[in-house]
Amino acid sequence: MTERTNTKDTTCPYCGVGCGVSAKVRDDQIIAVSGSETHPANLGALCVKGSALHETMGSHGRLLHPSINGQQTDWETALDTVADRLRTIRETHGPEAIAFYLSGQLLTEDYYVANKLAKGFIGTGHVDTNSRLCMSSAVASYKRAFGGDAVPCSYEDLESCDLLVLVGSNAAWTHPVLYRRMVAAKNNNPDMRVVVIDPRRTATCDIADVHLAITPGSDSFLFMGLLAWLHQHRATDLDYIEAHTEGFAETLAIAQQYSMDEIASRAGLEQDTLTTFYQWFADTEKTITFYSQGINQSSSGTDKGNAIINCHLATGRIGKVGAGPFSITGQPNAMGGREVGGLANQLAAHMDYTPEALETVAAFWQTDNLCQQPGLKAVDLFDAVAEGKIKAIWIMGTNPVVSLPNADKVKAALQACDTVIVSDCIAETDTTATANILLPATSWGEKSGTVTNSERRISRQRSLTTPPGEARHDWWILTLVAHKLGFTHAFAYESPRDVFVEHAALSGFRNGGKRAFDISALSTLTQQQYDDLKPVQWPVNATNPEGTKRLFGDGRFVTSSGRAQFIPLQPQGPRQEPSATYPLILNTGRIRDQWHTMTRTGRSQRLLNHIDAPFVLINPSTAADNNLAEGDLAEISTRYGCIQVQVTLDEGLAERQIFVPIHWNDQYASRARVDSLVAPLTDPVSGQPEFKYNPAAIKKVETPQWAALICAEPLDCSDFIYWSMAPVADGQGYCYRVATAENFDWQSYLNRVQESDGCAHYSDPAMGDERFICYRQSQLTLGIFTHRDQKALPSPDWLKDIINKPIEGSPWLLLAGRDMAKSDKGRLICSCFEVGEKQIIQAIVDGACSVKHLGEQLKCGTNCGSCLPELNHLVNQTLKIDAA
Ligand SMILES: Nc1nc2c(c(=O)[nH]1)N[C@H]1C(S)=C(S)[C@@H](COP(=O)(O)OP(=O)(O)OC[C@H]3O[C@@H](n4cnc5c(=O)[nH]c(N)nc54)[C@H](O)[C@@H]3O)O[C@H]1N2
Ligand SMILES: Nc1nc2c(c(=O)[nH]1)N[C@H]1C(S)=C(S)[C@@H](COP(=O)(O)OP(=O)(O)OC[C@H]3O[C@@H](n4cnc5c(=O)[nH]c(N)nc54)[C@H](O)[C@@H]3O)O[C@H]1N2
Ligand code: SF4
Ligand SMILES: [Mo]
Repeated sequence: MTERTNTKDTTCPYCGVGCGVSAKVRDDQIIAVSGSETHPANLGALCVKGSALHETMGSHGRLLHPSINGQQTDWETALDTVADRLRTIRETHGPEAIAFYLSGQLLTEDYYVANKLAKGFIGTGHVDTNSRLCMSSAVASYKRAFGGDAVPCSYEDLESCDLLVLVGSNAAWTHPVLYRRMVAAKNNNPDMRVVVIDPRRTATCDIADVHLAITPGSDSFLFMGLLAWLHQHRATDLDYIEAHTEGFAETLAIAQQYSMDEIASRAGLEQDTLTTFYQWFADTEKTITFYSQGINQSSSGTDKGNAIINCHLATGRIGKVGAGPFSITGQPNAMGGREVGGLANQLAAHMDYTPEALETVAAFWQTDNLCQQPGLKAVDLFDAVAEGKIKAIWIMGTNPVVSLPNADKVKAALQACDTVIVSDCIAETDTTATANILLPATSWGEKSGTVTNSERRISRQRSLTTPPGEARHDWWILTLVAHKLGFTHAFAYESPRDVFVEHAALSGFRNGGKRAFDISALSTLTQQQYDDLKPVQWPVNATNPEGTKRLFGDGRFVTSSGRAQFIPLQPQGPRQEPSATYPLILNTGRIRDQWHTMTRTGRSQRLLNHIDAPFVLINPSTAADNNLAEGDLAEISTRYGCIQVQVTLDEGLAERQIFVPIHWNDQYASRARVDSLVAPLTDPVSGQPEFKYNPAAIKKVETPQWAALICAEPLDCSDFIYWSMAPVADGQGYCYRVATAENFDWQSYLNRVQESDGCAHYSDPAMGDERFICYRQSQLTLGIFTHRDQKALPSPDWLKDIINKPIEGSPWLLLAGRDMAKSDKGRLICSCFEVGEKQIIQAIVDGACSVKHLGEQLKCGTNCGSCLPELNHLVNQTLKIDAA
């Protein structure tokens, strides 16, 4: 290590596991990352996304300067313009004509300042966040049951439980480091059982003793059935119920209305399977129910959360070692946003809009402008933009044109709105394209502040490198706008620490044990103490100065009666039914190596090599019914819109169910924004959309010709039927897969898009096989390879390899596809060691009969372990085929 290298601890900006990261910095660049050994969330481990963090840095593609209506400007002008517009709109139309749409990717300090400015001083309640799409049902159900939005469990409980029920969670791909901890716990404890409840067979099922492939949307039937069954089999804890809860009798009465037959049929399960699960739950004191978007993203997600919590209350399994209802958060700081009050129905610091809270917050902030009632939730908020009621919206750290339901309407609403302010780190996103005022924000590695993970643990993200261009911190941008609006006294912040200590003080202000969120012990941190802050779980107050592992273990809750509430809910199915026109059920979610709208993970070539194009997963028999084969281009439509993606056959899906990932958007593919298909139907309590269940139709799109293109600059794709793009590392090029009409005139396309020194051409019209290699100063500028059969196209690996090398000798060697087959490893399975599917299958065929052997031979799976479920699957599949 040279003197110029230093190592700093920070926190991963991706999922809610909140892993500690040790980053090695040299010459103002992050050159390597590893898991920090001392962070309690990950103890040295990182998943594949975390381990590729340093590959997503670099200034290419970053938003570097402020701009107004497409014209670059300086910060002074940009901030004056923002302040002027907000002031004028507030004076002319009232504060409620202004909205903020925030994000669980912001740091707590950014979030706090945005919330305070909007609700406290501009005086608008229309402040919502992408956490509405993510955690709002979980929040609402915790609040209904416990009186506060407080996750009772710790990660350690996942290791000390004897029954782990994973509901609507694909943790192997979405919370990979926690999943590795679950796997290790299961290996260490032969008595531990794992049940996975998911309509799909996912990578997470790799550790399942039982997989309940339930009918989509039927979870509350399953858990209400469980409640009745537990009571019938004397497995409820009547003393606990009596001493610490309310509402059991009414809740049980509803649950008892359903027979086991009816529950089994609603859930689409065999009675035997159902009873096995119920019996295990009854028998196992140390049970954790770990749930995620398969529960939350539903038109009755709040009830589903409470159906789960009801079963834990009935058995007294809350806040105990190895027991509790554990909602896992998605985003790095979804929890921090919940703490500051980023959701439109919250005010601040776990206070809602009660008269007492309004008075408390107004007194603390010393403001007369505090808005007096909750604002609109995300879906309604964007409807109000569409209707022109909201005249200015400031979007920060989220990409709603991709991630909100009915996304085409969201796009049109923003295009029609005159004052769309977007703060982002990336220049070109589907949302920045609609902005009138663009503000360049600093990104992970540059910014400094805190985030809170799924187990209530607050960790520091630290600044490691200098921001590129004129990028500025979000809290700084907000603070300056507050000053320009005349609120200087209330926004006298000079650093994130100043913001944090105020936030900590508010959490303790007039609290007296009424609110679970209390970090008042951190309100006196000096700059040095804040910089050195070790990860700590809230509450952190006078009673628990070192933080708190579990909540509610003493049976006392933060409801007005101090008792937990059973919720007597009536189980509901999804809001829409399949029909003759839309006979399939569209499910949506995540893949292993991409994060949300790809603005960061899409920059790492290694991460895109796992899956490089948008797709639909479909059961082979449903595919055959629709005349679809592997790789075909399919159009998927709903009442709201349509997309086109390629078919991947997957027996893990039941018939008539399809799954499309959420990540691809207009920057990476022609028409793959899946939220343009999703209905804007929401949960009546939480406002969270039903992302996981939409009736849809699928049909084949004819693709007479396919082509693979590699080029140094982005291409004009307007003439193609379909395209998807995967960037080459460090912005060095772009790799496209496209479909075109029959006899597409590539020569005139080339004439239009390329200026080059020369172009070599080969053509075999019978096969639709045409190839062009264009170059400038011995450097490839554009390569085109077409074929009728897309399987005959060169692999992305090979293409990405040739863009960076000078054309040695003659371009004819490239035209002939020299070494094309040799470098095709197939789809990348192990992203850490870049081991492909074809290499792995070959090794298994050659005798590597276990994941351990594969690791010894190819190293795959021996670093972060994110690919272990897929390796296991490949071993099982290949050996099965071999044996047959
Ligand atoms: N790689 C990666 N990891 C991520 C993210 C990412 O973008 N990429 N995002 C992070 C964020 S913000 C979030 S919110 C989390 C989400 O983490 P998860 O919730 O684990 O991820 P999803 O893929 O959205 O959905 C989980 C599962 O719900 C299932 N499901 C669908 N319908 C139902 C149903 O009716 N009942 C049940 N029981 N299950 C159902 C789906 O089939 C899917 O497998 O992931 C976080 N981690
Ligand atoms: N169909 C369907 N839709 C879904 C879901 C689903 O499962 N199915 N899941 C939903 C869920 S759970 C979530 S969380 C959302 C996620 O959806 P989004 O929040 O829209 O996705 P991201 O890509 O995380 O958007 C973050 C944006 O903020 C920028 N950014 C990153 N860091 C910073 C920063 O520090 N400051 C600023 N100013 N900008 C920053 C990034 O460049 C990016 O443009 O999608 C939701 N939509
Ligand atoms: S599990 Fe992976 S993505 Fe999530 S915080 Fe840890 S390293 Fe980051
Ligand atoms: Mo999320």
